[in-house]
Amino acid sequence: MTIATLDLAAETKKLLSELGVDADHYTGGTLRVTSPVTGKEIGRLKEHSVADAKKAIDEAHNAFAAWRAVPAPKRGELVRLLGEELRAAKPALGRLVSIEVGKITSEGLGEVQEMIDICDFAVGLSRQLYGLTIATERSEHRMMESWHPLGVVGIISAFNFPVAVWSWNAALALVCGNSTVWKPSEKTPLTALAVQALFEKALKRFVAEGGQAPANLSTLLIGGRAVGEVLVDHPKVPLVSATGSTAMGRAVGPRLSQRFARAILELGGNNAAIICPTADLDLTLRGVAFSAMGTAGQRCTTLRRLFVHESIYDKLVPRLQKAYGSVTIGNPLENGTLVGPLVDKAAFDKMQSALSEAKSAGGKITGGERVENGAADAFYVRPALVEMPSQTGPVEQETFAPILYVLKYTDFDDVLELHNAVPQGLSSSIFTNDMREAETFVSARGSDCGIANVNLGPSGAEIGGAFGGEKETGGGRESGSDAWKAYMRRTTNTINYGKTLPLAQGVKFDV
Ligand code: UN1
Repeated sequence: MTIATLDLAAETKKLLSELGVDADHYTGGTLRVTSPVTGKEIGRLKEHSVADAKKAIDEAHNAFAAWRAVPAPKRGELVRLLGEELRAAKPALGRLVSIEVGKITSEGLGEVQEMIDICDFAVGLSRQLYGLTIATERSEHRMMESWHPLGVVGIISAFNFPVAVWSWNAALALVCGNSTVWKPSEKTPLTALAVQALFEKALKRFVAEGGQAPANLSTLLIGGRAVGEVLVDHPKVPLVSATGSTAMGRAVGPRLSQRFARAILELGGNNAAIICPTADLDLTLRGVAFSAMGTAGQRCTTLRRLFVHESIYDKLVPRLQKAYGSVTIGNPLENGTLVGPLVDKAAFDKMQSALSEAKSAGGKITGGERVENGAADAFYVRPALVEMPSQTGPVEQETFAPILYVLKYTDFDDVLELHNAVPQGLSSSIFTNDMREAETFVSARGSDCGIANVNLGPSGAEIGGAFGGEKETGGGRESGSDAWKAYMRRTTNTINYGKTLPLAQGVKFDV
């Protein structure tokens, strides 16, 4: 079947019903959703108003007040059940992600696997929300720190990981004793509806098993900027986790700090790889291809800058050009496709304007053209490889499309400097078999990013590590390691179990 004749609206309806979503949620509303695969409409959702959003936050705050009293391992049980629902729903939800975002099948499924993984992680964490016992200078005293639930956690997510980013935040927030209110991207509300339905199913099972859970523990808000702004400005939302562009972060960050709320910002990346003289070129080729062309260049972690040592430049770059020329582009739902569509026309236009800027700056472009397949409103492109004379113009910016800028380098210290000389700081990688180069890259004077990899590309992180980056990437950390601490408040407690009152620092105050 050609892309132009695919009926994804019917399949979407079937998948949503299988996932437990009522048809009236996505018919007859004002928010029109299209599939990037065909460019055609697959749903029309009703939108929440500002008043609805405010009410939802008040209700979520009440839910928090009850949920924080439930012991953390019991809260973990709810997340375990959510993980089970996700396991059972993986084929349907993965397929829906592919339809709504245009991801290839294995990446749609991979996104759901990432949700399952973070649920598993959070379940374990629910018994490990450890504080410290701290040595005190006063006799018959004990000092400790405890971690307490924080409140309503606002989640603003982007189209490219429409459901995994919610789960990174929600799974941790829930075991930490918080309630959540989620505003997904306007481009991907259908997968959000499906996830909300799965959450509600898990909650029902939790309650049937005798678990105590309040209503409105996890709320979904469908709407645009105005609804997002309510989350950002509402005094009952002590933490907002926002994923999106640096421009969005610049708007959100100051408003949160104005009211002393916490922010987890996960903004733009301009991720690079340095290919050193000793690199294994077969492995490099595969690592670069996945990181630069995977998800049609629409990951925060997509490889966008490639620094190749002059001694191997003429061996590697022609091989890459060949891979760019032969990669299978087309229907992401078909086996064998590696590159699906861009999300919409605006993404295509931005890609084309970055390429024309690159050309004016002396760039030599392979690929980048639209791949026509009869679907007028779907935007398929051949990924672009652009040999650049220097790191200027569009190379310094994140364009959310498959463009890889290639630069030749001579000296390792110079390339490190160049690597770090962009405003963003999300992910990075080096391909080398030289231990000194590898260790330098991950050392304090190496990559300045939140993620620094050796002999693999910058994209496709596991959930066990903290995810996020520095500089204009926003500084937030989500997912694994101790990212959970951002979702709780820390208290330091000193307890006097003696009969005297020694004061710290030897202060005397005898009344
Ligand atoms: C994103 O693009 O917003 O590391 C997240 C990765 C994925 C997550 C990307 N695990 O590429």
